[in-house]
Amino acid sequence: MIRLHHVPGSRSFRVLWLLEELGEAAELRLWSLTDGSLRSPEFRALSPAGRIPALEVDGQVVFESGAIVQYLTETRGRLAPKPGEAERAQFLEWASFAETQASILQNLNIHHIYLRPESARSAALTKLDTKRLEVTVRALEGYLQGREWLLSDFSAADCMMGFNVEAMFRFVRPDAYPALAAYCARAMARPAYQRAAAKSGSSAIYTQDFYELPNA
Ligand SMILES: N[C@@H](CCC(=O)N[C@@H](CS)C(=O)NCC(=O)O)C(=O)O
Repeated sequence: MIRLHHVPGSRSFRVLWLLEELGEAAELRLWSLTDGSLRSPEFRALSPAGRIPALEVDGQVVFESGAIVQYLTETRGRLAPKPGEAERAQFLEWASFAETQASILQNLNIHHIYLRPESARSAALTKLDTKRLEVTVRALEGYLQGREWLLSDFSAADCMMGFNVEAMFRFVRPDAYPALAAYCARAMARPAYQRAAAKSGSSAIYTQDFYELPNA
């Protein structure tokens, strides 16, 4: 039995989507980002930094989404090039790039949504992180010219983008990034993505389609 510790709209979606792509059944254990439960001894025993996701699989617990995704591709022998195979370096690069971009998205979630009271929010930091997000979005737009997926075929590196595709165009407008917008739409249209989205439940995070930069 595989059990995924999950919050809708969070990085655990990467794993949920990959499990669907692999045809692996999993039970979901739902947590909240805001009720303090991720700081509990019970959850810290699963994920020492108190972060989602953690996966109970093959008689052990694996934390860190990148590690989980790599573990699943290696043990299931699918959806990633093996060491020594073509595009192995690119797989590792884009899986890590997804996490670099996700950490910026997480900061923007904090700036726009989680930080309370609103007066505690920094317009300067929000603008800085939006600029940093734009650098990653521009890089993806350039890379994806003429490509359908991050590697020559769909891979688990694309699943690593499973948190990002739903989030990035809430902070930058898609108009200047048609290849990336098409990539996000293509990812979200995959049957396994749709099944994962239906199982996940709606995102507890976003209440707006777009978050404008603060004026100050
Ligand atoms: N590098 C970690 C990051 C995990 C992470 O920050 N997860 C977020 C949800 S997307 C979380 O648990 N946040 C709770 C917190 O920061 O307290 C991974 O990829 O698993």
